[in-house]
Amino acid sequence: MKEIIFVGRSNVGKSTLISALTGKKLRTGRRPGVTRKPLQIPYQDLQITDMPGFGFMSGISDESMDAIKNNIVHYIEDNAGNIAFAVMVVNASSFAEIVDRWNSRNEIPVEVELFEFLHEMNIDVIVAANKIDKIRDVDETLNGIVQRLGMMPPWKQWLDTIAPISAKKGKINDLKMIMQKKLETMRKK
Ligand SMILES: Nc1nc2c(ncn2[C@@H]2O[C@H](COP(=O)(O)OP(=O)(O)O)[C@@H](O)[C@H]2O)c(=O)[nH]1
Ligand SMILES: [Mg+2]
Repeated sequence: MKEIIFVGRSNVGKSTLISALTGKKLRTGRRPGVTRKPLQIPYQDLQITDMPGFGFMSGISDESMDAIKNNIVHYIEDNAGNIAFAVMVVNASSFAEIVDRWNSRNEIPVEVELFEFLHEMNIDVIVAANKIDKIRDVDETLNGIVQRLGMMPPWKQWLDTIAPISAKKGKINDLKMIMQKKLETMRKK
């Protein structure tokens, strides 16, 4: 069975989004367990794989954070042939600040690294710009996100790649449309 992998930093709303898409209740707002394995949830004739959240979490060591990232990379390498595409969930209200902070330390932000890695593996990535209910200027924020991921603004040039959503409010239609279009293209092949 083909799978759609969901990746993202901890607390961006990945579980809330997967619940909204699948109707299956997942525990949200929970502190991510360090050893948590990818979780599979049925979705249409595929499965959604909820990958462990990465990035800084209080009380979790640098070594554990590296281990989580390595697990994600290995999972993607081992299952690349089976992955239909990836959904990268970001918190639209903090993405720019986090990326800029890492860049100013001359470090590559994990989400940027993962975005590039997925492309190297020939896996399409849809960016779900979540928590859009917290944003005042949606266009400016989304322009900032695409630009930091190496895409040329304006973001409306990338309507097959990025969708502003609010998982909490159930406003996920733009994302559903992109996913559906990709699935239809795949099924025709
Ligand atoms: N304002 C807002 N909060 C959200 C949204 N989606 C999720 N959250 C909240 O963000 C927190 C983390 O959500 P969760 O789904 O557990 O994130 P995960 O760690 O990425 O799986 C919870 O308190 C959610 O209620 C959203 O669209 N808007
Ligand atoms: Mg979660």
